[in-house]
Amino acid sequence: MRIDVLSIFPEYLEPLRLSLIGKAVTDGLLQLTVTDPRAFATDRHRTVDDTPYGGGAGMVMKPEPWAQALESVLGAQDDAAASRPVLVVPSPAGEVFTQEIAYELAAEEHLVFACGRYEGIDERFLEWAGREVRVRPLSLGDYVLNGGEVAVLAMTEAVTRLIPGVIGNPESLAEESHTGGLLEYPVYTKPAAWREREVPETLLSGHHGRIARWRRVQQLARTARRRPDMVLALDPATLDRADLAV
Ligand code: 6GU
Repeated sequence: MRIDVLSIFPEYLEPLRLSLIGKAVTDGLLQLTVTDPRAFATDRHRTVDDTPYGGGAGMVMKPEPWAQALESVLGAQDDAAASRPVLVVPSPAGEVFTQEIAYELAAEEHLVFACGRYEGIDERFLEWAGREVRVRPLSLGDYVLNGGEVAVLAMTEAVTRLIPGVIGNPESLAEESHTGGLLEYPVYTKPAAWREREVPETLLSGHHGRIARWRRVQQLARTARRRPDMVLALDPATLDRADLAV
């Protein structure tokens, strides 16, 4: 997979060089670039933003430096047969990014992230970009960040860990929260007693059937408590009779 990030604060994306994502780059599973649209600004002050037409607070990113930055990463489009890249536009006004969307993006060959700052990027840039790429405005959730960079760190981590070979043990992907529609069960390790607290005895029983049942009950109870919206969205066909008793 190839990921290009467009940002006027490229230092913000340094953490992408660390840890598992950094290793995916070193291992050749991921090609990653960060491009600063300011490099394509032509005036003496390298201006990338301006005041909004119609008035209002804040600044809007000018379309031209962003268009040139995008063109620079699209370059000579490798091959006509390849599917068009996806341009992810992090924005609190986007569709909410979910594990399902992470899986969709992980199946792509080429992602470009355009991190607007301030009030966003001139809408004409997005309309124009739609001719070359599939534009996908995505939000991390219902709160406001100063810009898309932190969202790109989160989305890139969620997506790249799904690329085959990036995670050592693919089984860890199967069990985690948000894949089966329920949150994960609580986990414990040694010692069996710690500061007057015991590990639930079922987990010490060695009885695989009982352990699986206990974990399932914990998942249902925890999800009902923390995320009632997820319980309502469950497919009833995935629930067995023992589940319904919880
Ligand atoms: Cl993707 N961007 C910004 N600026 N704020 C956000 C967000 C994204 N997701 C939630 N809040």
